[in-house]
Amino acid sequence: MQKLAFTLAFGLAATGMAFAQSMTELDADGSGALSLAELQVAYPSATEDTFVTIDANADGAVDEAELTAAVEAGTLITDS
Ligand SMILES: [Ca+2]
Repeated sequence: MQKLAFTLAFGLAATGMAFAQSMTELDADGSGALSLAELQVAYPSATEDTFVTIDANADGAVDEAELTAAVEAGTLITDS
């Protein structure tokens, strides 16, 4: 049981690290949020409809909180 808890905690930590890196890498113009084009680099299947759904505050950009929520909700799926 203890081993399972450790494995889960380690897995979550690793996912978080990879995610933080990808947000910075995807933000090509350094705006701190992602445009649809930037989002499609990581999620090629994302459409304008997907983008509007993810952009919870409708400011035309997907920030880190919105991206995290979309990934957790399963809205964004990597093709690879
Ligand atoms: Ca937004």
